[in-house]
Amino acid sequence: MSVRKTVVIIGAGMSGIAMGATLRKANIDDFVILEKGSDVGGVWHWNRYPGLACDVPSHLYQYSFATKPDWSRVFATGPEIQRYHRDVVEEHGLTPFIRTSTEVTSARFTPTGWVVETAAGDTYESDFLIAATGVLHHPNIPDIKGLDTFTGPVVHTARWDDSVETDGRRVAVIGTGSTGVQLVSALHKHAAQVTQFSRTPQWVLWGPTDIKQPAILGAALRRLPGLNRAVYSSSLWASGILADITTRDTWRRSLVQAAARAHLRTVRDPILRAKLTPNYEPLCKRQVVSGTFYKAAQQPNVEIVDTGIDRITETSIIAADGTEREFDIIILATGFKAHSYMRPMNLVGRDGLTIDDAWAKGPRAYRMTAIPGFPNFFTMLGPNSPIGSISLQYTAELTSRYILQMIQRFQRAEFTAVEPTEDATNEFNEQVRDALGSTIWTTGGCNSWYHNDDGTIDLWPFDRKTMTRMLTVPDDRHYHFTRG
Ligand code: N01
Repeated sequence: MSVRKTVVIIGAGMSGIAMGATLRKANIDDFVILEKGSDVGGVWHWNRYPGLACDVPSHLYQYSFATKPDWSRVFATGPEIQRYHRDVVEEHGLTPFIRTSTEVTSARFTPTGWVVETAAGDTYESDFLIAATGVLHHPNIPDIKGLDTFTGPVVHTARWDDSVETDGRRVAVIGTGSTGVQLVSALHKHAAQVTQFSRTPQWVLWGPTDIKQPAILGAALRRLPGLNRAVYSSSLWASGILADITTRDTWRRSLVQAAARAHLRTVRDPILRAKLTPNYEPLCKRQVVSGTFYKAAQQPNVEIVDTGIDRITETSIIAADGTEREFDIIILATGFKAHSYMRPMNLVGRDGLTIDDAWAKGPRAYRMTAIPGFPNFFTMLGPNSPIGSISLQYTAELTSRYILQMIQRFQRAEFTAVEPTEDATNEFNEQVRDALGSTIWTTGGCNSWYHNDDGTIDLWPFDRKTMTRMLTVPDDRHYHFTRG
């Protein structure tokens, strides 16, 4: 099968849905969204582990064009967020544009536009290609001696196996990030034993993560759309504090860091507290938020092991100090290969330039969304996106409106191909590097998935106002346009 479209979007996760809704709103219907998974929702489709929830408040973790008044909790659960994505797709008429279970294996820029091939052997040709492929997609499977010899289930949180039964079992959780914290908080209630293997403890900021939103509030917000919009706008405004405390060393940062330290002091046993105490500053890694983890860690059926893992046998994990513990299940909460972006897809731009060659020194883009050598190609939440400091829905919507302008100009025959200049891309990356120097991610003394292999940090070091300024209207001086 071969199909011609104006736009092909890869990925029907949060940002692909935002891009599709933006195109539809602009009456551009000649597009398709190709999605590898069997459903929309991206991370909320792939992640189904016990305790999955969002540690961003529900009234902030939503699209501005689809504010939901009646979230059931202050911090929604994974399944509710996934239902929300399905509802948005349905309500914004996106279903006919989405092809699920359709994995893109390669995309090549040719004189007549992009040629996109899928695993099933279908071909899509398009004028524009947009990668909405997400950041936290490829599971990081740890290289631990003997892991493949364990005879019980070994499951990564981002590829959860619904047939795995944890109730009444002895469960090992490897990893202490946001996922590991949510898992331990949930599993200990029904498992016989939960043992968390902690290579690096994380700071945990308290938040009302298990509190229900009063039904009366949902009903009121539904009846008063103006108030509902005001709640969203004020949540967005208040979230500016995140960019502020991570990028600027002020009393506000110190206050939040003090709150994290005070929360840790709620752990009474000094030996356990020592195991849970990081040796770097709060906010340095992607901040974990939980109102339940420290309580869970103090339960009699929960153990934190901080001695490192030596090896895994058919039935047990042997810690670096030689202690052997038997388990029924091993859960890998070991995070993601966060810098893969659209790879392993074979992406080839102008003059045969591959993305692997273009990114030989690490992911690099112009203002998160455009890459020199890749004409009529844009990324949603590409390199240097503000993961953990600015609303990702806000970022995706802003980026989609920016890309839309380029598509509309193409349709008005202003150009046939557009790509950012090397100079503009270098200038942007230098600005980023300079600004990153004073952020907590650089000065906080930690390592995290924010870091590229070469030690640079793949984050947005500016505030939301700066991002809005950079992505409201394309600056033509920063692009090469091919005409005719
Ligand atoms: O992954 P992580 P995550 N041996 O990379 C450890 C988002 N998220 O899935 O720190 C032993 O943070 C690793 O140890 P270390 C959120 O953005 C959002 O928890 O490298 N341990 C670390 O402890 C988050 O930041 C929500 O020393 C090994 C852990 O595995 C991002 O997803 C919920 C190891 C990985 O932590 C990723 O979180 C959940 C090894 N060989 C996640 N390899 C929301 O609520 C790795 N580790 C929105």
